[in-house]
Amino acid sequence: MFRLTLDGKPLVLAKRTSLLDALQTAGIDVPHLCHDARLKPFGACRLCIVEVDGEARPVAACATPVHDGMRVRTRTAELETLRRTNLQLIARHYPKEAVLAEPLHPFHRLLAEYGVEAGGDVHRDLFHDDSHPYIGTAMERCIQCYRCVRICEEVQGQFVWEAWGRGEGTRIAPGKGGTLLSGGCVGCGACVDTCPTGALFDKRVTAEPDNWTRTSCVYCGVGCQMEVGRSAGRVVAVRPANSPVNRGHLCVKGRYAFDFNHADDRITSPMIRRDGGWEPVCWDEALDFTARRLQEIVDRHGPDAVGVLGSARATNEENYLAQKFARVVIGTNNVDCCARVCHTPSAKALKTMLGTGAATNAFDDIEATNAFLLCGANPTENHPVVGARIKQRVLQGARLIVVDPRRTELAALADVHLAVRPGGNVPLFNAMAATLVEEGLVDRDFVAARVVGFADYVAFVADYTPEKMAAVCGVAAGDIRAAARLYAAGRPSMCFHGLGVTEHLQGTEGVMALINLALLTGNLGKPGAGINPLRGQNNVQGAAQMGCDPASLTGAQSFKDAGPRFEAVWGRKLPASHGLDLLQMMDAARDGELKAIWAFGYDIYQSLADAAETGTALSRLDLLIVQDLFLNRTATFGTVFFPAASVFEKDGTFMNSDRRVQRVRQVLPPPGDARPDWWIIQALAERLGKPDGFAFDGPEAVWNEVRALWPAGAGLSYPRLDNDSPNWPCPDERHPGTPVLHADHFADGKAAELARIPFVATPEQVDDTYPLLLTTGRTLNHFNAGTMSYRTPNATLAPSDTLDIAPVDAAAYGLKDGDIVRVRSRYGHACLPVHVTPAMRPGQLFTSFHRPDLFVNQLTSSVRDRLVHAPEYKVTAVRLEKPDG
Ligand SMILES: Nc1nc2c(c(=O)[nH]1)N[C@H]1C(S)=C(S)[C@@H](COP(=O)(O)OP(=O)(O)OC[C@H]3O[C@@H](n4cnc5c(=O)[nH]c(N)nc54)[C@H](O)[C@@H]3O)O[C@H]1N2
Ligand SMILES: Nc1nc2c(c(=O)[nH]1)N[C@H]1C(S)=C(S)[C@@H](COP(=O)(O)OP(=O)(O)OC[C@H]3O[C@@H](n4cnc5c(=O)[nH]c(N)nc54)[C@H](O)[C@@H]3O)O[C@H]1N2
Ligand code: SF4
Ligand code: SF4
Ligand SMILES: [Mo]
Repeated sequence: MFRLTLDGKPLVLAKRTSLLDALQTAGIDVPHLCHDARLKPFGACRLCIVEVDGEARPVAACATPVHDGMRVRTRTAELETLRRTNLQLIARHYPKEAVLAEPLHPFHRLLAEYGVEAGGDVHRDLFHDDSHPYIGTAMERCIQCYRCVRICEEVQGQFVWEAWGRGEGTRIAPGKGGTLLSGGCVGCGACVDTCPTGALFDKRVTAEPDNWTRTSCVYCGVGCQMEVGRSAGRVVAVRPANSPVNRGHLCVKGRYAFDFNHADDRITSPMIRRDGGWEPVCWDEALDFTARRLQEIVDRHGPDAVGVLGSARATNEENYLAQKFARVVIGTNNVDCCARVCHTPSAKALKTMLGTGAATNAFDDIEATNAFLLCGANPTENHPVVGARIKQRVLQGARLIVVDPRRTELAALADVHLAVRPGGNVPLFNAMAATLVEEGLVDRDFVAARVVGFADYVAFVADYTPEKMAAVCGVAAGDIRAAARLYAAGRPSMCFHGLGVTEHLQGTEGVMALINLALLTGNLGKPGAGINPLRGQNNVQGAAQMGCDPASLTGAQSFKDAGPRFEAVWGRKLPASHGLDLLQMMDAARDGELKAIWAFGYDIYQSLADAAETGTALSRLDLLIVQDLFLNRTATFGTVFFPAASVFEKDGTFMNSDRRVQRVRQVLPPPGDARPDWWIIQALAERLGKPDGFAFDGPEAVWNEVRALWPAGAGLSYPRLDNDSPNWPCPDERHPGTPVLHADHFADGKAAELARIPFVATPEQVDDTYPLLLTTGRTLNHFNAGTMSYRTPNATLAPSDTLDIAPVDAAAYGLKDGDIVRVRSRYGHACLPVHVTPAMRPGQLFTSFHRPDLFVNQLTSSVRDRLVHAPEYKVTAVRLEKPDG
């Protein structure tokens, strides 16, 4: 207990905090300039000085911890004089014009409050950078609080800003380059956000927002919370909000890439394809037309001739309605979503081995772990806020093992980087397991208590020694052993994995091989440990969890266990036939068995592998309903187009990577005739004569039905989600949530069984005709199908996908940066600009797939995961040709 007296008022604190925090808790306002709750105390501006009994001189409240019995005064005449003097020193170098121009700026108000005039000796020999699309500089307003330097270091981990010179001559400027970008800036905006004066500012924010709405990021599965500023009917600014996930931080996409919402080519009217072209129609006509065509197909070919694809970009409520529509209105289990192509392998592996198909631990465990095992994931680009947290933890001393064919940013920082050959995960993970067994690094107590099949596994894995596997996976035996030792020594060690593990012939099995490592070392069921897929889009975890999966119902519940409850609530028998997954739908469409697809918020043509095959399948459909913000590539084959409201234009919830359900709140009305996906689904259900069960008056009512059917989510009511985001399972409203799964038993109550995973090589191998191995993935500034990020100034930050190639290969082919080269695979070809980089190993190539016109998926193969059919985006044999050859 800390009993304090602050300006005569008592305050009792249970935990030790800084004195500044205590004053804020007590509602006592003390001026400060260098303080930011996201940063370590700095104590430099000397404005938060206070008098403490027993201290000879005033102390900086931000840098002073409270102690029991502390008596503090904050506003004595002496303190105010000192503050004024300090402000005068600061203001001497501060431009008066700025104060006159923006009198309401908090710093300028502070000057006015103390009667301090700015100006006198304003420095002009300062850093200036006009080249960044989002961040502007006005360094004459720099008061040397070092907040930009500190936040770039302590939160983002980019170390862009440096203090040059000393004393009066100190200047803040990038340390490593002449501009922000050449100095390594990744555009997170944290320095702008913390800057107290406007020396750094958001260039594109010209109007002060008249309203701020808290909501969830529209891009990735980290699930950052943000406040969106609106002015004159447009989104004009975004600032980070505090949440357990992002702790007041964002990345360049969440913070800045919102202009897509108001793009000129946003589709705002329903359309029907007539005579080869798109004709705008009213909703009545679009819905009647679609309902009639769907009904004809069901009548003629049966309900299983229709498939529904939910959207990892839409809300839980919308995905719940989509799968309910498929099962109740159409009467088919042909329902899936794009979780199929990324982490369905993870969900399958985790569910099979541990009982719950989701990340075992929460992001908060990043700060609690001693070692990271990062496999086939590139979080500093793809989950940047989590990437930054991992990077900080590593800078503080946690060990880092990276398994990735490329030298990613985190690989460059790793204790051990295992540059596995694409497709070599299973032999590599098995070899790590063999090392654990052979070198006595197994957690015997954990295995005895919670694992079965150990003896069989030991016999199996003996064939996979690092020495035998080195040539198979392309990693030196010594490095494999070093990685296994580091992982075993961490305790807790935390594994994160990405698509470099899942998007393979053995994707699911690759994740199972990883789970073996966690079981052998006891890295499950405790904080700072676990097996954690870094989920993709804002709501990919939710889309599948809501039941957009042919084989399971809402909450990943089985037909066998939960079917009767669903039938009771839905008032209808569940369809009896096996549903088709997305890839099976493509095969069935190609073979003429599937006649209609409704794809919302999913650009299947651009994003599925082997685009030629996808095109053939889509062209054979009788009805393709596309529901999106834009005419995406899939719309090439579309019959009807439904214009959807964006995430900024509707209410609902998303489910992030660490099992939190978070609110999405409407910032603006949708433009024109665009409507939320939930509205469109309900409207079509009504046209098909099934209004019962599709007459919800809004997302909250839909969510309450989800909670009634999904016991592990029952405690997550909208009122609770207003100020809390517990990790599910959260079975009732008082339950605190479950950050760590499997704490004392696995979900199905049994011990977990080690999986014996033999290595099966992909048929996609290099040969004399296709001698290079292409792997595909993502880059920081763009997002998946590019529909959104390419409609923002991120397109100037990264104008194109590039073909990344190792210097020796570039030399051998006579290629240099910017040359256009034709890449040809056994499936198709695409032209890409070359980027020569030592991050690539000889013989291997990498590209992202974001730019629609470059259409990289013309190259990728038809190989799929053996168990759940995710495409093998990560391995394609190719050759390089002259673009006109
Ligand atoms: N900026 C940005 N962020 C995104 C997205 C985006 O498009 N842009 N998309 C979101 C989505 S949908 C998803 S699913 C996530 C995906 O996020 P990640 O899983 O990080 O995605 P990728 O970049 O596709 O692949 C990760 C890494 O796998 C490596 N890799 C390739 N082959 C192998 C292999 O055989 N073994 C191993 N161990 N590694 C291999 C690649 O070199 C790459 O660095 O990102 C989400 N976040
Ligand atoms: N070569 C290669 N290809 C890949 C991958 C790879 O690693 N390599 N990764 C794969 C992976 S993991 C994924 S997840 C897929 C992603 O592929 P997609 O899911 O197709 O891509 P996204 O860009 O996430 O978004 C899909 C669409 O949703 C729309 N949208 C956004 N918000 C809303 C909304 O609220 N409602 C509606 N109706 N529409 C909305 C967008 O405009 C966009 O057209 O790509 C896959 N393709
Ligand atoms: S925007 Fe982010 S990365 Fe760039 S300088 Fe500021 S804090 Fe550093
Ligand atoms: S890390 Fe992901 S959720 Fe967070 S701001 Fe960036 S894109 Fe949005
Ligand atoms: Mo994804």
